[in-house]
Amino acid sequence: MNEIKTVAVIGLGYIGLPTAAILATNGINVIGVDVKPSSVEAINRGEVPFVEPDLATQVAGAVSQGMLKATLDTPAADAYIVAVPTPFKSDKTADLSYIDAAARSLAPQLIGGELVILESTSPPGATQHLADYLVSLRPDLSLDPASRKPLIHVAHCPERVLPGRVMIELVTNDRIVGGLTRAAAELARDLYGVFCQGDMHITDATTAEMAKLVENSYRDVNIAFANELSIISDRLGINVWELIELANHHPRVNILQPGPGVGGHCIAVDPWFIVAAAPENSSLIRQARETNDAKPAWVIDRVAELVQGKSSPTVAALGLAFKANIDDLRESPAVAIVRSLSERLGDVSVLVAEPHVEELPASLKNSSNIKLVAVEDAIAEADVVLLLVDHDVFKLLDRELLHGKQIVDTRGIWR
Ligand code: SAJ
Repeated sequence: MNEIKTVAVIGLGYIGLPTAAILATNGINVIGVDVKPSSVEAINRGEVPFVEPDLATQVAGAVSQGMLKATLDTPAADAYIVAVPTPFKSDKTADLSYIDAAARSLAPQLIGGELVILESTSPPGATQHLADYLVSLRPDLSLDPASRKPLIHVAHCPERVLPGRVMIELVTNDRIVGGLTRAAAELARDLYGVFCQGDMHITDATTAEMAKLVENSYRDVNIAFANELSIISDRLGINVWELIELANHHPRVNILQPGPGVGGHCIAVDPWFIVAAAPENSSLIRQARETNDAKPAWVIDRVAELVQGKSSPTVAALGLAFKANIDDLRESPAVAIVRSLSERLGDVSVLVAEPHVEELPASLKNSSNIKLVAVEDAIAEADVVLLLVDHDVFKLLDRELLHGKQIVDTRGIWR
């Protein structure tokens, strides 16, 4: 039974804002905190600063009922959910500076008895690090139930929702709740139980941290297998999508799909946290990352072969997002491929079609040989059509448009 009435959600991004909205629409008084004034203002107007199905309705509803507000400063609350970025540094170890900043913002508000939940995907030990940092900032408080000082409860409850299905999966997915103490885990379980209909699995914080990393590494390793198969198949003159489809008829085989590389802010990042924690023992996990990171270069080589000897070739690049039917360009292999093509192929002109964005990202905007155009225009002018993202609009394209074009289909949608 949840006793928590007021929750501060620190970080109103792709995870923090949906979590804030769903708590608020389930009767919790939520104050969202973000460092970006434009996000805070948008949310207070009931608007959403990014695209996620059904999120806008929930935010608008929660704000109009007075259950969700956004601020720049962390207020006092019964519980804090920290949902800030945990990127990696140049040496591929986790950058915990956003977690530390969140700790500094909430520490002055603590009086004892509060629950602090780390939701950000984190390397093993990060929850303990957050807790230790909090008590170093507030030595009048303790993490130890045997202490006479007022207690703070700290837990890790990693998000596991799929972009594009966040509002559904927040409710239906099982959750792993790792507490530094059993009491912390139970408090967190009861809070998430307000909206989560999946099963709650209680464990310690480090196992919860690893569970999240392992899930994403599992997917990364399996995508690497598919990407390696696509390169082998190309060499052997085999259609890799037919090959995988046939192999997947085996009752215990389920190979994932090859693509132009792995993007997004999760699968391309999280496995490195495991590698950093145990470098000598994680050769498979590291190799999978390297295999997937090498795929964009292989795609670029295929296009280079096709335009070799042509003067002023035009390449139509279809899609920039990191995966289908979203507008998220973070760590997108498609963006990296377009940039490399424009740099490497000298007099090439790259016509980009990405129906989910209105302008090119900063990394492509200033290149004179890259233009954002309508998909039909890109294809009409192209020598080579390079399919990078399996958006539905590309699947539904009139195939006649592709007649006579050289095609590099990295997602196998036109086979
Ligand atoms: N991809 C392939 N082939 C596939 C599947 C994916 O090339 O067969 C590529 C995609 O195109 C994309 C990348 O992998 O570039 C990642 O896409 P994704 O759909 O696999 O995953 P994300 O990053 O959108 O979300 C993942 C999910 N994790 C798992 O499925 C284990 C999600 O549940 C997590 O909550 C999310 O990471 C996260 O936030 O960590």
